[in-house]
Amino acid sequence: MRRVNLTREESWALPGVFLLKNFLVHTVFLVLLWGLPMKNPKSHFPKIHQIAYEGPQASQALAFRHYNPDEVIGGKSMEEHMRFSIAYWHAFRGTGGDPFGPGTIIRPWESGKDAVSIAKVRMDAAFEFFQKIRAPFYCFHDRDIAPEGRTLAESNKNLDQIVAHAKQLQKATGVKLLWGTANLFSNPRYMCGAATNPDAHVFAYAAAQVKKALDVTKELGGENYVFWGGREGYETLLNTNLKREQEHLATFMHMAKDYANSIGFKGQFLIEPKPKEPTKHQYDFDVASGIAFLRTFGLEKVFKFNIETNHATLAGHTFQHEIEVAAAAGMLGSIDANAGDLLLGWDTDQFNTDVRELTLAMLSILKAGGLGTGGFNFDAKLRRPSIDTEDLFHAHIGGMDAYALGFKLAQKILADGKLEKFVADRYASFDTGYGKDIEKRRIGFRELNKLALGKLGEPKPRSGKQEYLENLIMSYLHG
Ligand code: XLS
Ligand code: NI
Ligand code: NI
Repeated sequence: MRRVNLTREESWALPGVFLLKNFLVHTVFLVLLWGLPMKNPKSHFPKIHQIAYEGPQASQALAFRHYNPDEVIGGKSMEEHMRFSIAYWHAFRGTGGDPFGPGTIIRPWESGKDAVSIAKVRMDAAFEFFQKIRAPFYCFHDRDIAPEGRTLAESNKNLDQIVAHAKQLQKATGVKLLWGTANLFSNPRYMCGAATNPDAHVFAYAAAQVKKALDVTKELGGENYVFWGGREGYETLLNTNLKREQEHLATFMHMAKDYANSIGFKGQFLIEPKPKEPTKHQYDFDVASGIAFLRTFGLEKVFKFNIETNHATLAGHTFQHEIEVAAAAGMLGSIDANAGDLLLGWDTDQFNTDVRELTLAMLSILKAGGLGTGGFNFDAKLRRPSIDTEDLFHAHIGGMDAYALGFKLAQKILADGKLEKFVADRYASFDTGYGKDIEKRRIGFRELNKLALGKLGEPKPRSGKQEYLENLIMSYLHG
């Protein structure tokens, strides 16, 4: 992404350059003033400079301690490794509202003569934030960026106006679209699902909405397109034909892919599993059941997984487990970067600063060869009382630093090779002899029976050394 240089140079204070400085300051001031209405629109975060990397000893809170976008590791910059993305719905549509009370977060840019003009100003603020927080990507649902109209045609028209605006802002700032998606869950028409709705009329409406969302994702150069289950699940089996609903969901996905192919959209399709919420049982429960679903309906070549930490823990899995299951199937796509509260049973979407959890996750991601066209999208929101604009910066700085630190620690662990060697040694008996024959499926029960009764005898137990390994990880994290 292109840089905005907002920090003041220390060298300006040197006395020797006083006259030259005076001359330059006046000239620059006049030039700026002249071009002001065009080139320098009103800042929505006037008190906050672009966040700089200051290292672990940073003296102020609004600085990166671990994420240095320009640092090159293994031939790639940290910006290219991490591919951080801001979730429009939380960062720019989140109000702090919960089932017990309305929003608490009031943003100064939320005003204008009509919903579309407000959406444009909000988007200006969003892109200023993306640049200042140094995120090269963002993600959205269609209805996050543009207001829903009275009819589908009107909604599409609103979207077109905002997409044109987004295109200009992307061009001016270099910020790119990691993925687009459609909101098929907020409007009451989707109360019983979209693709799994018992009413074909709703299925058709949802298809039209996703068609448009694919069009705009392509228009904005989106690198992926996400399907999160929304309300695709059930509340009670008393009124539900589960088999038909699953088939309808698969049909919808096939139609989406056929349409994407027909318009030449090359982005990766991603499915984002979640076990529950909003429905009691979501059809794409976790990665393993997602793989089964995709394979059952011939969609396994079409999709990869967008794994969300909080969804993993809601399903009773660790984040790392979900990554490993997807990677084992060659279907690791992208990450929705957040954390849940293990004492609460819902999607709290918090910013993750648990460096141990993230280091282990990064180990699995690095071993799988990275995320390809995916990235780390902060599907995370401020707590209800975090009402200052500045809190948006603190939240993302913490998240970015924690993921960057996890990445660096994982790199170190892999470079040292101790952990990997331990695991490789643990399975070494499958590398040669009858072990290799088992893996290659060259022998069967008869041969193994002969070996077990004959020369092998009783297996000798070997320690799994879990505590040793936990200490090893601790030594990388804390010395
Ligand atoms: C909700 C999901 C959602 C998706 C995008 O739980 O995480 O935000 O990421 O539709
Ligand atoms: Ni998500
Ligand atoms: Ni979620």
